[in-house]
Amino acid sequence: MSDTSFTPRVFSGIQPSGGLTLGNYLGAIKRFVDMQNAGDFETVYCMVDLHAITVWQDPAALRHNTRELAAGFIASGISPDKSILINQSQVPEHAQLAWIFNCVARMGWMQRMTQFKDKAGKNTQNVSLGLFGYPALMAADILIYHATHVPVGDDQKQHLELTRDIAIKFNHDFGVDFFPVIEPVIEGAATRVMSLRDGSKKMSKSDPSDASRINMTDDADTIAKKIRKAKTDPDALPSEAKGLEERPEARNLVNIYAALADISVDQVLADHGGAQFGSFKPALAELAVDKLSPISKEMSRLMADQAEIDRILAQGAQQARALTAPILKKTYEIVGMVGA
Ligand code: AQP
Repeated sequence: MSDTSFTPRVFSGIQPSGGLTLGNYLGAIKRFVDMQNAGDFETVYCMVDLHAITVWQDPAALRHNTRELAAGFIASGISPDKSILINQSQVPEHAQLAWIFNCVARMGWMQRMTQFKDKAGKNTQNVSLGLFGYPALMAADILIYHATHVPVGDDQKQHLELTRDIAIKFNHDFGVDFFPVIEPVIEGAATRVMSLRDGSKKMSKSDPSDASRINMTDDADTIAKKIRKAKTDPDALPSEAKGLEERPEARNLVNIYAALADISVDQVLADHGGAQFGSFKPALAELAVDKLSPISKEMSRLMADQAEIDRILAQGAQQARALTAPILKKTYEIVGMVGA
């Protein structure tokens, strides 16, 4: 941290670019709930719809996915009374600060971002400018709250390093100590939940194969079927974590079990070491259904009253702007904008 006077504040977001996956839940939302309930931080959680449109989104689907994501946050335990819950485009200071950061970040920094390279593939000339600038908007999302801690999955580590670089360069260029140098919070057994079909690929909501992921809206039979069909190897589970090193699919299922049960990988292997997948998969399916079914039922209940979701998001935007408007004003003053 550059300055110990910043209020301990958590910010994190998820794109409404599809339905929520088990990866989003274990890598992000479940930890958001823990940080909210620990009471050590102010917590701000966000549906990042401006990030979602860096690739094409059908407008009706985007509206549906944004509300469903809000329902997913609340059903998982994010309380609008304890956390500020917002939709990014309803708090315009995110995009306004992002423009300033577009002028602070360097082309070379952005060109090194592996997520851009992965998402653009061979098509770099034909993707949106927004996809290239995505990490500067992410830095703005975080720093417009002077957030100090950012819980994310492992795939976001490089973007958080860029957020630190932007804060350091801004502070240095203008001779201020205005933006905090954030702490990434990447912890737990499920910082990188992998595809059920390919242990080398991240579980992702935009993977064309639905069998590759567990969606938070999947029913019990679908969850059990996807776990039963998950790719594995023919060996029994080892009794120590070292035995999982060369077995990405087995490691993934064990990590998922540990994260869902809130126990260590060592504990899972102490209980299930020596078991074949024929018996471990049903145990995992039972645990997953047990943990996820109440959330998906609550999501359906909340989605039946969309006006209430919209009310919560409007209230969140109002609370958020009380924090973001003064930080944007001060940023404009520092940069030299008349009228700030
Ligand atoms: N597989 C995962 N394991 C652990 N954490 C994950 N996260 C995403 N997938 C996994 C974490 O969820 C948060 C929100 O991610 P996001 O939706 O903003 O973007 P993403 O990382 O690009 O997620 P997806 O599912 O892969 O979305 P698409 O397919 O649209 O690109 C982040 O904290 C992320 O680390």
